[in-house]
Amino acid sequence: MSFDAVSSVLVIVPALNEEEGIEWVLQHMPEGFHVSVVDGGSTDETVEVAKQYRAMVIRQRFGRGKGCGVRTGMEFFLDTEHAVLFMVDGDGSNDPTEYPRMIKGMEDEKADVVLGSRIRGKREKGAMDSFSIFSNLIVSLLLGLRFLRIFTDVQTGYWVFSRKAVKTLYPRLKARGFEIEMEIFMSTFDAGLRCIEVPVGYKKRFGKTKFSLFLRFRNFGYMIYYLLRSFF
Ligand SMILES: Nc1nc2c(ncn2[C@@H]2O[C@H](COP(=O)(O)OP(=O)(O)OP(=O)(O)O)[C@@H](O)[C@H]2O)c(=O)[nH]1
Ligand SMILES: [Mg+2]
Repeated sequence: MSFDAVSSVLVIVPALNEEEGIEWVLQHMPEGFHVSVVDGGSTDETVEVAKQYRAMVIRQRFGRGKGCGVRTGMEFFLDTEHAVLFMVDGDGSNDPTEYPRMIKGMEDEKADVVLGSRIRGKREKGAMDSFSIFSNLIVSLLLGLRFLRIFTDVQTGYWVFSRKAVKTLYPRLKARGFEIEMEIFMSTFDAGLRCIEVPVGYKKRFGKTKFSLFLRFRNFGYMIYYLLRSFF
């Protein structure tokens, strides 16, 4: 299958109160990509801005939290005919001009899942603090080693999935919050899908983070849970 046709790509953007970021993301979207914003119940102008840029807006299902947004996006994708799902954060921290390169990586490596590593890519100064770099690395190395592979950024919001991957992963995903990326990563290997990591650039986000210090620590707990679960 060739991923050359941009019309075969659906970009899903989970967003919660990202009125500034979403505008930047949609302004920089490569020509021809279909885009849907999964809104997590924003109380700012996120939905209005998305509609202004002709993105389809979907209200998230399953409850509150980013995981529910991601799963809603996958469910929506499976109801369409698109061949590739691109998942990207709505805060403007990722560079959309890298999308074609990520999809090419998927095609060249015959991968089902591609994750964009902000640790291996070029980071704008101040875009990611030392704690986030360190904790992302630890979590990624531990989870990757479970499968005898080296990954550096499994908590990234920047993913590409083949249709086969979404079909396989969607029924397995139960996460409601920011642990969704770890669950996607573990489920990818559990299901025997081929996963690669490519470097991506990272810049300072617009607006305020939704990933609080409390949620960052909670993700460590989830890491242990997912690791243990993978053995049984
Ligand atoms: N649909 C939906 N999106 C959410 C929810 N919570 C966060 N998001 C979005 O998920 C993406 C990632 O959230 P961020 O706050 O940027 O978290 P992060 O990228 O880990 O942390 P930063 O370093 O602050 O960028 C953003 O586009 C958020 O708007 C939610 O409950 N529902
Ligand atoms: Mg972000």
